Amino acid sequence: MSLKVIAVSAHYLPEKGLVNYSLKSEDPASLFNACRYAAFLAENGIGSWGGSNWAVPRKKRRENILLMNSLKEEITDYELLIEREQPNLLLIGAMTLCLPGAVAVAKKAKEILRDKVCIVLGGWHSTETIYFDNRLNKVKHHISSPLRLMLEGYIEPVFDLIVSGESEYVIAEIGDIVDLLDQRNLPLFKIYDYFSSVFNAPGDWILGWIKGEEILTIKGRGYPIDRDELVSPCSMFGVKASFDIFGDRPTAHVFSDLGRGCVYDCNFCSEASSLCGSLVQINTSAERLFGQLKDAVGVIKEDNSSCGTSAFVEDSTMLAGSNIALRKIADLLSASSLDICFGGQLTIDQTLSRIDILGELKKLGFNYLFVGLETMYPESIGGMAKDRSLRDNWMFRAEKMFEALSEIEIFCGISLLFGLGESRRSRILLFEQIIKWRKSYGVPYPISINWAVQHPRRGNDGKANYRYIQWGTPVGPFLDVFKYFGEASVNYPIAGQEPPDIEEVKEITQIYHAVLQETPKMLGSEKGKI
Ligand code: B12
Ligand code: SF4
Repeated sequence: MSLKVIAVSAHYLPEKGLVNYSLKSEDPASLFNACRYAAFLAENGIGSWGGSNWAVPRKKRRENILLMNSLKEEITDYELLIEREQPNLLLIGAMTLCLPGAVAVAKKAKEILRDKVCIVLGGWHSTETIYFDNRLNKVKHHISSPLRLMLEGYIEPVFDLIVSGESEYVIAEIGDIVDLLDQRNLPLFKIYDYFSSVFNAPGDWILGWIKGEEILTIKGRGYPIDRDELVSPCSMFGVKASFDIFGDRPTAHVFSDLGRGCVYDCNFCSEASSLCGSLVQINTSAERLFGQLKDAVGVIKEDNSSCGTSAFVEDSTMLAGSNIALRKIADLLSASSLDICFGGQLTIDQTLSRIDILGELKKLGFNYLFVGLETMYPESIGGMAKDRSLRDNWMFRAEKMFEALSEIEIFCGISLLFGLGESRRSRILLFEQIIKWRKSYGVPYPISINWAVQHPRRGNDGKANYRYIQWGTPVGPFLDVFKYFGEASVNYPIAGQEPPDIEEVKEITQIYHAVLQETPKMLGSEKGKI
């Protein structure tokens, strides 16, 4: 066997795992998506992947993939994984706050394996910092592009290759080249000399590396990926995650594969359509989502015994909120007899205008909706593209939504976002309002609290110009309170905002805990579980 691969989702905390109850997962869905085509080749015995350490049953394959939350917690697992597999290809996925983590894991691998490994970094941070500027007709680098950081000496030159963008097919090609180099005993870091076959790999991607004192990049020919051909991540890697809201049922991350972006364009968000591109193959999105739900049922039945299946749809908004696609998925589910509970995300306005379809979907297993409420006053963040109604205010529509969802017995979780310049008083009012809603409607539950982090957003970062080479939150008092948050950071506040004040963050955490202790009205069964 010459191709030996491990894949790691880098961590974002220097130490201590998260306590965030609502949205944690053991499965790195983003990395699974990136690696699914390579896994498919392995599973079917095709090419170099077919002879690799991934050409094993999915449970065993999954052992080569690690989702890290903090280096301190998972370093032993990571070192053991390297020792066991002796990989010649290390795939590292990193979101922006995970960049220091990605550097740390790459460095560790280089220490252990030296030049016997090719280290490839990809995922959201690379994609947001290395991008094609259509106006200038060239690849641009944000100040935090890992390639720039290596060239300018801000981080060590630990990555051999950086991939920006859609990577399913590129990863498969990279594996083939590593395999070839390994067989011929050629230096793995010189992978870029063998890229002639990569150009045709479908997807919107850019590959970059450093040669001497120069950054070199190549861009794919832009052949579109046929989403209908993509396999579901759970069928390749199984399911370990289990969302509290679904009780004991394992939870598969499913995706309708209609693009990486959202139909809206909120100016603080990484998923905004202007950054991630428009929707693709929307006509067959319901069929794809149904296929992934069906796979989830089959895989969980096979691998996780008889505890039932749940799934969470990772689309920015489920099926882009398309009435046609939502109706189609309802039809497909009703014509099948899938035993599944599932959830997904919509905006407040999408929910209100699609409550009838949601009522139908509820009967077919859709019992959890997650909504970004963000703030009481959208105008305080310069407006949100998803706040489209000119008639009633945001809070009023939120209340209407909770009322409507409680009538059809769909649980509703929310995501709150602080650090947008809001006053202390407005936060307290927001939590008081949430307590009232929970008393009246039993929702929202769960509640995820976040402190707004400025992402690089392909240069649309309000001139924040962060390099992201330090941890978002260093070890110390902030880390003790931010562990209850989803995304949060001290060092990278949203452009134009001050870094958080520790007393204010402590206060939010206290109120948050007090809110959670207020028992919500139950919708179906005990303990707030569906
Ligand atoms: C599922 C999910 C999770 C899961 C799984 C995370 C994981 N590591 O895989 C959980 C719940 C654990 C999670 C946690 C976090 N998440 Co999250 N998550 C998502 C979500 C909803 C879906 C991801 C997905 O599968 N998308 C679909 C696939 C097809 O697209 P993709 O992710 O871009 O993947 C493609 C490319 O990026 C690339 N790629 C991805 N990984 C790799 C790796 C390599 C080596 C290569 C070459 C390419 C590559 O190929 C993929 C296929 O084309 C996205 C939002 C969204 N709708 O995408 C947020 C999102 C990615 N998460 C985000 C954030 C901030 C986080 C956290 C940092 C939050 C926190 N707690 O602080 C943590 C990081 C945890 C970690 N260690 O990775 C941000 C990232 C923005 C940014 N610039 O950093 C997003 C965009 C949400 C947002 N709007 O802010 N997340
Ligand atoms: S609707 Fe949500 S996911 Fe879409 S751009 Fe706005 S905040 Fe991001």
